[in-house]
Amino acid sequence: GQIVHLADYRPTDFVLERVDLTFDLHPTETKVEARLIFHRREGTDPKAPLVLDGDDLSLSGLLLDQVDVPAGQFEATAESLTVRDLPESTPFELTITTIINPEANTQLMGLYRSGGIYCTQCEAEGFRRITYFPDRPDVLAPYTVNIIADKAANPLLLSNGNFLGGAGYGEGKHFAAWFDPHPKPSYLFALVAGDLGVVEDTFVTMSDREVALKIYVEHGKEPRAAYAMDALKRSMKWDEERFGREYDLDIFMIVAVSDFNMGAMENKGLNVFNDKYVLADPEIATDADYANIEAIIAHEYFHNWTGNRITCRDWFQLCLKEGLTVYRDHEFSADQRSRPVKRIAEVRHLKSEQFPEDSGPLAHPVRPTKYREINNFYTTTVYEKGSEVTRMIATLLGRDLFKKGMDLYFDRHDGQAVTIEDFIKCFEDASGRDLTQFSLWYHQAGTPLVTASGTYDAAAKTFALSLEQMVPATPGQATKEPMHIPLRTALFAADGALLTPTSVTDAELTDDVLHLTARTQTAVFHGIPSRPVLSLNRSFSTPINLQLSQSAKDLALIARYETDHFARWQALIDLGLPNLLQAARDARQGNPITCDAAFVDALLAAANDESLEPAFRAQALALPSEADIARELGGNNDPDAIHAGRQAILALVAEAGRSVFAALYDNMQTSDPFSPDAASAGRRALRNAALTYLSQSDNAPARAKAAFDAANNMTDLSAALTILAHRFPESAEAKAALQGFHDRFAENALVIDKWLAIQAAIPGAATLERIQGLMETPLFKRTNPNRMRALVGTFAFANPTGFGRADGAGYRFLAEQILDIDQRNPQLAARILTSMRSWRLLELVRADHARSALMQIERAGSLSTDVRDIVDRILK
Ligand code: BAL
Ligand code: ZN
Repeated sequence: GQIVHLADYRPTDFVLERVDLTFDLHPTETKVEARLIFHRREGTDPKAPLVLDGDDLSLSGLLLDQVDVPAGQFEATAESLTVRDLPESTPFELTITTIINPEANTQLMGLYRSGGIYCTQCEAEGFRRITYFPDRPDVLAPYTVNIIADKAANPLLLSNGNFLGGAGYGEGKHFAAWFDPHPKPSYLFALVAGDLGVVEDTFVTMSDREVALKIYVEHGKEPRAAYAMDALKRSMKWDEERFGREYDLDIFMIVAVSDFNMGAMENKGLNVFNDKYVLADPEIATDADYANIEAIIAHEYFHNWTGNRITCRDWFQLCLKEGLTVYRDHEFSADQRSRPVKRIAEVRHLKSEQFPEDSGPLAHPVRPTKYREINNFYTTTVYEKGSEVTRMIATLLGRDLFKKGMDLYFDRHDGQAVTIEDFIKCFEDASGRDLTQFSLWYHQAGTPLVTASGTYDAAAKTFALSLEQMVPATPGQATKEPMHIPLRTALFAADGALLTPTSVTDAELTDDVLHLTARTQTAVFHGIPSRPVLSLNRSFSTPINLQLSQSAKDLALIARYETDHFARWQALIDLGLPNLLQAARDARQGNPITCDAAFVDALLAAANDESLEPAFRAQALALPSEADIARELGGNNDPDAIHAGRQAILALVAEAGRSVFAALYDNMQTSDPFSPDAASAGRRALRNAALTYLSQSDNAPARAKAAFDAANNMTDLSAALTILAHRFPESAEAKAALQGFHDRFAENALVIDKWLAIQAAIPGAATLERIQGLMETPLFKRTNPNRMRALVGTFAFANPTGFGRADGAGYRFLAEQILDIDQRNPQLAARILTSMRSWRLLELVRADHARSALMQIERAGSLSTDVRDIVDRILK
């Protein structure tokens, strides 16, 4: 693995005009013939050879304009094909033949088999495992694809674009031809062949074109694709209404497969999905699954414009398509569901996944400048922080100018492969605003820390807000420039009324957006009649850590009166967090654990407030996670003490709120039949939050068992099972429930993943042995990424006391697993290994165990570039 630098970017010497691929499919010997028409780019060296990328390939034929290329004119290795003495000015056709083995492809990159289905994954660099090719995103061409396969085993032959035709091919074979007129990079190529069931529908676009919609799933599972189809149609409609984007082919297809490294993939006209994000019905899917399906269906569909029509010039620009498309799917879900509840969920996710990345050894800018393995840059920083940066552009410009900038982007760059600079320029041109300083969000890694304090001057009726920003050092970036930080801000009177200043000096304020641009800055709000209560960073308008000391009374006022419901939730968290931090310290010291009444009162008031949506109230009741507490503690962390402290706070809240929770549990029933809509999901979330608290004060599992027995949907069933397994793991009731769940769903791998994940997250040192046992069950398949993530991934990412047990056995177990997975699927191994990114925050004994485990990986003989890259950076 060489390090690739953004600064070394240059265009190719040859322009690819068109691509014509023929696949003769065979499980172990698939013949791929690629006919590529090139011409030399004007102004480049007329003698330069053509160098194509390969990965694990061997060449079995090479023609230039239909004539064999003599041995001296080319050189082929597994990693590249070089052809010399090519025409100086006329186009030429190269015909490349390779034989590949889909069955042996365990990396799940390129062409592989999943459950008897041929499928492909080409992003980022999988196409070069199919044929030699200029496998980079700035090489765009129209593709024709011919697929030949055994007809009985593969009645279905799919590729990108529109269907041209098909026919028999003799010897039990048949063929199909597809043409995609939209020039695309190779990473968006897809092929699927096999025998699948289909759900069909149509969508009429805004200019009255009818598009055929098809979702392909395993035979018999068609009814479970209905929700995905509904989400697809809503996505298509929304993109027309909100962004003016219309679909551009006659057909849009989604295929669900069981073995997939990512969530899904936006191949032009032929999305391939991890079946986890397609299949749903009330019996097998939780409300969270429904929400994820809706979001991911939308995300991949939205890529058709942000990613496919306009793509990335190089992989450093990955956030150009990912950050923007995540922003688009967030907005879609906010419009389909509850905007504040969606925002709370996004911020929880950002803080629990991206903040640790940004403050640890894997920190990198949203637009990085170098990489060793591009697969390791599909990160929460590129995706989620990239989305936050896009959101900030919308906040800075306002809705209309943001729309104008997006329209300009679509107009100006349709059909191109572009950069972040091109993207930003559109918003500068549309608004007249200089975004130079703002662009630092793309270039400087690290979560900015903003320290704020306010002073009220009663005589002058002014409120002075002093702000200071500091961007921490990150790998390769020791010093940082001050950033442009848009802080949505409001002031409230003691009775909860909004206070509107007559003017603001020493800082720009547009609507409620206060612009912090200097390292230190004091904004003065004039015409403030009484001491105000400050609400800062409303809606989480900027992804920062905020240090602002506020009294419990002020926070309680925000929790009660803020019109921005995100800010209400944040105030409740800010009230609760100091209690959780102190509880962790007290648990470590063996001191008694207490909890402020102001916090408990505010929490129960929110839980009980019928003017608030149930989904919001459920979010309020979900205390910060153990990982959140560890991050806030900041170092020398003992996971057992954090767990014990948090449990004690939960018990205190449960005790104080017993009657509130009992009433909620009775009142938040949902009606039959089951509906996955956001309002019903919110009621279930609140009811299950109440059940969780009630079970804290229960000293026997009877209530959770009754809930398990009564559940008529997967949300309630898995919530009850989680309580039984986590709170009463040794009880006969928990054992029976786990066994019953297993027996009932043994045929359904996606539900078995839930069963595995619930057990992997059982707190405490004993869980490691349980996991080792589960790995031996026939339902666990080491080769399947979903199974591996459910069991090993959940353990490492979401079980601080089990994974982080004091003797280090959890870390050693992970090291063994990583080395084993790496032999088959480097991408998956590297991803799971990132669970170690915060090891330096552990107390010394555990940190030492973690380091040894990492060194065990580092010393291994044959690591993939993927794992090598992560382990080196984590240890540095
Ligand atoms: N492009 C990889 C999958 C996704 O982000 O949609
Ligand atoms: Zn994406």
